[in-house]
Amino acid sequence: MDLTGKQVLVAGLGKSGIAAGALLKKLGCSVFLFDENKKFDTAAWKKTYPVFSDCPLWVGELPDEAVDKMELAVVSPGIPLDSLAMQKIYNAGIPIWGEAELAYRLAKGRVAAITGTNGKTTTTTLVGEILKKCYPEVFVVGNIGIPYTSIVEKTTEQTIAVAEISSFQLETMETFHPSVSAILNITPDHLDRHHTMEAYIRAKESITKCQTMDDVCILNYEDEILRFFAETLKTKVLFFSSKRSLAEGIYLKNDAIWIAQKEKEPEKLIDIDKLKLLGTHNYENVMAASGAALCMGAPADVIQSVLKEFQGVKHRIEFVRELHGVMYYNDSKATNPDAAIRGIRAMNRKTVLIGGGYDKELEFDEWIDSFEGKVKYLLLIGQTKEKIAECAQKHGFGNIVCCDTLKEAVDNCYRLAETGEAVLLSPACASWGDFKDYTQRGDLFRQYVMELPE
Ligand code: UMA
Repeated sequence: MDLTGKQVLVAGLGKSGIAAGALLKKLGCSVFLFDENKKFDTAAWKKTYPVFSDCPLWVGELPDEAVDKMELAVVSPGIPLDSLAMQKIYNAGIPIWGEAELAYRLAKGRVAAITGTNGKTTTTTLVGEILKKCYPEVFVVGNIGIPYTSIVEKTTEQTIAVAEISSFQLETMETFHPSVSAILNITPDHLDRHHTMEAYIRAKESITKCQTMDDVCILNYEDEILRFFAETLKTKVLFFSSKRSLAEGIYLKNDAIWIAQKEKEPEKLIDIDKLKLLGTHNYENVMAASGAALCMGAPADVIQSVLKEFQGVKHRIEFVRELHGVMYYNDSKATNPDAAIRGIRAMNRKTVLIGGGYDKELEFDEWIDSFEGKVKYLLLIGQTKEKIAECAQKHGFGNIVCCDTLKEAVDNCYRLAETGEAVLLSPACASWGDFKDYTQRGDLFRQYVMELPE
């Protein structure tokens, strides 16, 4: 696709906008920049990114004159399509591509794409690790923190992009066509953005939109939404299940992961005691990742050897430190209640829990129910603290301490947790507002924990 000379608006000047803008400039586009944040420091930003020094940049509202000039808008995942600026662009008939759509259109090679409410990052990382052992040019990109556009120029026909794709990114995809897709699970998340669960489900399912019978979609058999979705698909389906044997697919049985292929005896892939990852949710990630890797051509013995070594990802039930017999864990990646339920379930001792953050209009009842006597105190931070406190009290849980900062919460944990117990940051909420992202929240938690006195 030739974009040379095109006037392109890049909306959102975080990681995605910076990578997309830089790529567009190299392609010879006239790049115009926009960010809705009224407090955006244009001078400082341009100093940090001199490649954009000659690009017009608007902040706050998008002026009509900007819209008149544009031939294409490339939008960052964090910007909702119903924002004023996006509506203006849409009404002017200007095509809107997400940053990942732009990357897909320009990149060469094959794509394996992973979505789902939880487990995306672990699964994507694992697929990447396996495929790197099999192919010379494998890039792990997308919602995982590496903008897809940042690798486009390095791609060749031999490239495999393993992409973690969020529902935000899927909303602005048109031609995205992975050879292998995976939808791990769908539970409530991002309802402030998608407004209804139906819209959120539709966004996730659209990862298969351009797939054909030559491609594969990997689905969780135990997720009812996905099981029914499979019947509507026009691509091959590979199911995985943590609860039952499947005639065809990948499943967990007798503490091992099995692969069943048509008209063949099931073969054992691995005993779960050989894995370093723990918990049923992780076995599901392992099954999805193994399925995706197999479909991309990885041999079973390579998959086995990577599975045995894989330690998991940062910020996901990550052990930080033992202090005075208290184990500290960072689960900052638990940005919704379902992920946080997995976090608390993984604890095998009384736990002092830190939760709360940005309000995505989610309900917290199931999360509180999952405490099942294991949570000793709940320390709450962020925008949702009153909402969660109210919900906990409704469920008969009263050991709540509201804190103004994460630092204050960590200091309280130090005071409240006793030998043999755990401290867990597993917020059930996004970090936005108080932190740049979940990695910053997790890194700060780690720092505060490491600073606690011996
Ligand atoms: N902005 C606006 N209007 C808005 C929202 C944001 O102008 O309504 C501006 C902000 O002022 C800021 C810029 O857009 O300057 C930020 O853009 P962004 O929010 O799209 O963030 P990026 O830095 O580009 O990071 C994005 C993903 N962020 C989101 O989807 C919110 C990152 O996922 C991803 O790693 C990165 O692209 C690289 O692909 C993070 C995330 O939280 C981890 N994702 C959500 C999740 O996992 O739950 C979906």
